[in-house]
This record gives sequence, structure tokens and C-alpha cells, in this order.
Amino acid sequence: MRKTTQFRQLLSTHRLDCILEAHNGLSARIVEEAGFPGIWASGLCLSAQFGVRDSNEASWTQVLEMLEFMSDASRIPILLDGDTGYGNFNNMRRLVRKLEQRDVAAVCIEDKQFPKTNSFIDGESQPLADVDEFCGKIKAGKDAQSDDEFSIVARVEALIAGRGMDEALRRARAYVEAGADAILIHSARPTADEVLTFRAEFGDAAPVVIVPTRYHDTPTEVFRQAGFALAIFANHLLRSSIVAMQRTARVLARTERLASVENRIAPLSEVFRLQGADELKQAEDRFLPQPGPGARAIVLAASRGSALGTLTADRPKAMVEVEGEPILAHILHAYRSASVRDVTAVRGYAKERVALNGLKTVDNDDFATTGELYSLKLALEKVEDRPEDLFVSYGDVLFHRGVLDLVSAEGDFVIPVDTHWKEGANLGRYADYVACSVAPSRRSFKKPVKLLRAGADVAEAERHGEWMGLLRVSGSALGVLRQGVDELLETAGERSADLGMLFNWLVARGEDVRVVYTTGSWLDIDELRDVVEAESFQ
Ligand code: SPV
Ligand code: MG
Repeated sequence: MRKTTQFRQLLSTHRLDCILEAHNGLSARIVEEAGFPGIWASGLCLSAQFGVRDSNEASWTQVLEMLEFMSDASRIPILLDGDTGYGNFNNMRRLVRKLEQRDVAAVCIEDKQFPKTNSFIDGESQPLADVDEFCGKIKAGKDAQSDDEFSIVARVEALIAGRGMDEALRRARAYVEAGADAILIHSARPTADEVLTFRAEFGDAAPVVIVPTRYHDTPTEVFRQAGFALAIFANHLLRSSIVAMQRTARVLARTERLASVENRIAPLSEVFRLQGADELKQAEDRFLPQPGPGARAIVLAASRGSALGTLTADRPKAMVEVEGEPILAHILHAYRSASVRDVTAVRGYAKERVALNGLKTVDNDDFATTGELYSLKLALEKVEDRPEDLFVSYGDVLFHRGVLDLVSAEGDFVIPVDTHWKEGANLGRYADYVACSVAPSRRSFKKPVKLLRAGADVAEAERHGEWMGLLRVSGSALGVLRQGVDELLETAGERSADLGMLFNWLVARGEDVRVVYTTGSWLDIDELRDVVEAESFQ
């Protein structure tokens, strides 16, 4: 049913309905969810949420813009508090057209002068509109509407202005005559006497609407009995939110502890629910191309990295921060930028510190007495046998995304090798050197280069480069990888079996371990000076 028709039904039934104020998309949704059949888009509350006065300080297009969010956020009809119509009959015509375009069901205009002020601020001193001029505005609005069911509610301010019951009745009758679909009779008295008298004397010439803000003690049943069509709860969500926000702000300012308010505020999940996050998820599933399961990666991050001293007192090396983020987060970014989303880190030392959004983890609780291949074995137990590639790398090795492209070269096992191995050797540090079938040269990129041997003990004369701590295994070679890991753990032992030994095992078995030569684009973080250098790694 159209919102305009829904609103007409609220006006026309003999049963009193109550509608509640909203002032933005979120509060509109809350009103609807609570079960109200309609929304009062309160001028006071719209102004207040902008932080301005209810004196036409917010422009009518600013009001309109917020109404659009409210209308989109709800399925129940909205009655806009249109103040005085924001100008003369011509402004009123334009307002009605713009409201219809935004699926707003009805507008209420009050017989005061622009710019108006809230009726509860010095109400008696506010000049009323000329009756004929106001009737012309109602007629212009009715003339402008294209949906027959759009409603115009004429608000009588005579009682607020202290002009008496007769004046109120005279005006109300004139407005109905001009085409108003309902009369809102406003009163600032603490009891309902005035509006009850008005209702009795006015009769059934048009539905009568009230705003019982001031006479809040009168039971709604009294209004129902008296035959009012609609009661507007005009500002109660805004006022309740003010109390809640002030309390939270005060407590936080005093305690500086988020935990002191956490249990008294809406959980984020509730915010997401109200925003309709679920619908977006479903739409993504329908409309976005669904990525295949894709390549996966295992990052070995179980060791502490004692050489970094106090930096790893409470966290493993992989979680030491470089440029404001843990090393592991940089590694995760590099994988993600190459569309490798399924990344599992093997945790060990201070494992509770290893947690990043979207990162899977596997625990090696024996990290102190076991080595690389043992950690790899634990992670491989979680890796499915499917055709996509698997990357294996270290939690202390930074690399650029381009390195992942390099190792996408053909082959079941591919490793990147840095030809500038002497730089590291000059610093006297541990490195996995490699001897290969073809020495690096300007031409070597044309030929497939195979690994012959890997390890720290590859003699200097045989060295062709340093392995960069990353391996790509094709999905079809996962079985061989698993077999190698298992055999080496049995023969070499859980403590000493490492990836260099795995490469040698593969070569001995006759597998091709392809080497891709490159220089730079990676950084092995072993010592404090590496952490400093990593700050400029880009
Ligand atoms: C509003 O909610 O903005 C109203 C009702 O116009 S009242 O504040 O009572 O005037
Ligand atoms: Mg108002």
C-alpha cells in the first residue's frame, strides 16, 4: 500500500493512532521497528539534531535531504512538520512536489509567520498568519499534489497565541473549507481541557490531530474516547538520546575507560543490523563476481626472535611493529594485494598476541622444542588438497607483492633467489644459500634455472644466491610436499628439520625446484638494525 494511503487510513479510522517523532534515517527505522504506524518528522528535532534552533535556521532543502534518508529507511508513512511551508503559497507548492518525489505521505503547516519559532518558546508573542493568506497556501498545496492521497494537515496555533477557542474554531473551519485533510490543534497547557473542548465543539468536519507534549499526564485513552484521529509523540526519541549521550560522554570523560560504558550502549552488531548490513551481504553474494577459493599461504611465525631483545619480550618477532603495523600485517597486505586471501599463521611464542583481522591461525604449542617443518606440518593438516597454489613464507620476512608474481613462473616448486647474496654475507649473518643449474647472468632469465642444493653450508664458490624465504607449491604437488615434511621430521627430527632440508630432499627425489633470480624487494628481519631498515622498506 502507498505511504500516502497508509497515512490517510491513520487519519480516517475512528480508532486513535499514535505516531512518534524521528529526525534521521536511524531513528525512523527505530520508530518503525517499535511498531508505530507512522513517523512525525519533527521540525524541533530535525533542527536540534543539526544543533540549531527551531526557527527555520536549517534550510528547507536541508530538511528535505534528511527526509530522503528517513523515507528510504522506513516503510511507514512520514508526516513532515513543514513549519509555515517555508514561505508563501508558491514555496508551499514546490514543497509538496518535492515531498511527493521523496515518498513523504503528508505535510503539516502551521498558521504562523516565517521565520517561526517553537510554540513552547514565548508562544503568546508569535504573530499568527492571516487566515486568507493561510487558506491560499493550503489550496496551493492541494493543487500541487499529484497523488490524490497526499495529505495536508493544517495546524491551528490560536490557543498557543492566546487568541481563544472561538478564534481557533473559526480558523480550523476556514482551513477545512480551503481543503485541509485534517486539523492539528496545538495547546501548551498542562492539561487536556483546551483540546478536549475544541474536539467537542469542532465536531467531525475533519480528523483532529493533537500533540500532547505538555499535557502528557492525560491517559491516551481519554483522547481515544474523545474521538481524536492522531496523537503525535513529538520529541521523545531526541530527548531520550540526549540523556543517553550526555551520560556516556560524562562517564567517558571522567573514567577514560571504554569498559565503563560498554555494557550500557548498543553493541556494534546492533548498529550494523539497523543499517541493514545483512542485506548488503546478500546482495554482494548475488551481484559481485564470486572469487574462487584461490591460492593460500602459510606463514611460519612461531618463534620469538630473541635477537630483537626487549622488542620481543611480550610478542613474537612477527608482531613487532614496523611503520606502525606488525610485520605480519605487512606480510598479510602483500598476500592480499596478490589476491591470496586465505592466510594461516603458525603461532607459538606469545601466541595470544598473534591476531589480525582475517588471519587464520594454527598453534604450535611445542614451538620451543620444534622447528620450521614441524610448524609447517601442523599448518598443512589444515590445508585442503585442491588445485590452487600454496605459498609458504616466514613471519619475519617482508617482501613486495611483485615477488609473488615472480614465483608464479611455471613449476611445482618455485623459489625466489636474491643474487646479491654477498651483502648479507658481509654482514656475517645466517643465510640459506643456493647452488643452481645456471649461474645468474643477463641471459639466465631465458633458461629454466633449477635448484641443486640449499643451505647455510653451500660453499662460497658454489653460491649463486640467497633464498628469499618464500616458496610456491602448486596444488598438484601438495602430496609430495606433505611426504617430504613427514619423512624429514622422522629422519632429521622435529627440532632440526627446516625448509632448506626440504628443498634438498625434493632435489634428491628428482623434483624440479625452479629458481627465479631477482634482487632486493625483500627483507629478512633478524636483528634490531633490520627493524630500523624495515621502516624504509617500501
Ligand atoms: C515539532 O515537533 O517541531 C512541533 C511540535 O512542531 S512542537 O514542538 O510542540 O511545536
Ligand atoms: Mg515544529
